[in-house]
Amino acid sequence: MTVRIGMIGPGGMGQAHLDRIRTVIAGAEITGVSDIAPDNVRTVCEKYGVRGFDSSAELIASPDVDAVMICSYGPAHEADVIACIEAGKPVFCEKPLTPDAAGSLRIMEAEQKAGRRLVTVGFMRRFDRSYSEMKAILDSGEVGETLVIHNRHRNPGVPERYTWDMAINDTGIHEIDTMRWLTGEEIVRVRVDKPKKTTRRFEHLQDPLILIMETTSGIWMDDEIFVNNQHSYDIQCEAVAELGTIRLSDQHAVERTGVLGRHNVLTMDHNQRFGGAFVTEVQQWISAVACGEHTGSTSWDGYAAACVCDAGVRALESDTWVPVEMIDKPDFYA
Ligand code: ISE
Repeated sequence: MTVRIGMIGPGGMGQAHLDRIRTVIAGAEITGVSDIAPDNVRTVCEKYGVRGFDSSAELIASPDVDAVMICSYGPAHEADVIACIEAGKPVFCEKPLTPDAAGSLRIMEAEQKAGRRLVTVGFMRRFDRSYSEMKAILDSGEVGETLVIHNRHRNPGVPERYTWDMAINDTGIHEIDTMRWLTGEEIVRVRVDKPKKTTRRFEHLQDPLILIMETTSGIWMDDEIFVNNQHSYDIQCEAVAELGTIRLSDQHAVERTGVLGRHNVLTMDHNQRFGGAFVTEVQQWISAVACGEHTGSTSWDGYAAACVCDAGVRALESDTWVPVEMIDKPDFYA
């Protein structure tokens, strides 16, 4: 079966997925796209030779669309995800599921009412080979209990429209999800430490910042989030366990040696660094949709990450620990 995909919000991330679906993903084709910006719909339709829908509602309702990918702006996700659920169509929604926990809660309610898991949230790091190997070692128990995890999330730069809270709910959300997945535990409280700010970017940001998180069993995790480092997309993670330390290796494929010394090519964005993870993630989703199954992160994962983000944004405004408030996990997501 070829899964016919409708895409809502084909911006930079969406077009990267369209390129993957066209070139490397098996078992899917793009039926059409919709966007709040009509100019973008025209451009994408010309580029990919697909149909343009006048609205996301029309796209979701189309008999030519089996499943939907949502790559629009976070605040627009909730209404479209719920419309997909009500239409009984599987939906892959890029992170964040919703900008705050209340929206994700409404999505979970709609999904439970529909009686089957239809929502997959695009947390791609779970599909990265290095992170997966790290998780396999930690899960095997051979290094004992995990005690502390150090993370670094650095971007070369962000645009001026990037608001102060996005350091947590657009950037740090990746570590928030990855830490829940790596440890298999929920995050119970967070704090934000605010070091000296870079002068090389916008005054409205606290850049860098250190997000500190603690899990149910007391694992302590820090995340240096620095979104204007001026040089590279640099992701690091090191888990300190009782009997060993596991960390992601450097991600370059080759190292060059010449008159200028030894160097490697740095990645500049998430599509370069996590290109392989995106392919695996989207392929698994398409294959699951074709068999009528669910795969990947659930609405519960989107909700739990949003609860930690809500606490993180409050912590960014204060100087203290902020508890993470969340409902008990419904059996539906067990
Ligand atoms: C962006 O939305 C991403 O998802 C990137 O992975 C992250 O590094 C960046 O900071 C975000 O703005």
